[in-house]
Amino acid sequence: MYTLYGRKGAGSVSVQFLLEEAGVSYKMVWVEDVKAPEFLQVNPNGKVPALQLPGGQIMYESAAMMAFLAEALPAAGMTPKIGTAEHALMLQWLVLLSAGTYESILRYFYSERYGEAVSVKSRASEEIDRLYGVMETELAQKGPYLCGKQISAADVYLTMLASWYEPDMTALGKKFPRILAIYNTVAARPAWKTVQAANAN
Ligand SMILES: N[C@@H](CCC(=O)N[C@@H](CS)C(=O)NCC(=O)O)C(=O)O
Repeated sequence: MYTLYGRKGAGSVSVQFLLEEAGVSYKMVWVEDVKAPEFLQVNPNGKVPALQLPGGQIMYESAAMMAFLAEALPAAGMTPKIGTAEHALMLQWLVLLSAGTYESILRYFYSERYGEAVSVKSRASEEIDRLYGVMETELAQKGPYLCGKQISAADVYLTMLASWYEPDMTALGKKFPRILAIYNTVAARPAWKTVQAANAN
């Protein structure tokens, strides 16, 4: 069985969505303290999510989990065929979302950890919009999904990150209507509602 270590409303949401969408049984462990010694044994970086695979191997980094589970759980229907141009796009977007957008979001919400908080936060906000702008432009040319015609794990990951947009989804939709359309599609799925209920405080 898979074991997912997460925190309510955190980066574990998109991974939990894939597990739900595939209909596999899994154990959810809510981590109270990511820096506690017991959890550092699971993820020495002290971050959620972390995922224990059925064979016992533990992996961390959410985008890697998304790519891995999309392939390991074909029932989720969330990956283009490996080796195709669409699969290349899925990996491209997952890495950009993780290394670029997610990291900028962390700078936005936890700006005091990174230096002069006000300027870190406003630059992070600009970078988030710049990256969403890149996606919006490509979606206009190649959409409606990040990999083209087929929904994938990259759209789920985008949906999780977009759901953290400030001040709200209406503001996101005014600037990035195609990203909002992806969010609406994923958020309409039963698995998203199940995950949201599980993540409610
Ligand atoms: N690159 C990591 C980032 C994970 C991350 O920063 N998670 C946040 C929650 S959204 C966290 O655990 N923060 C704990 C902390 O930094 O104290 C991933 O994608 O898994």
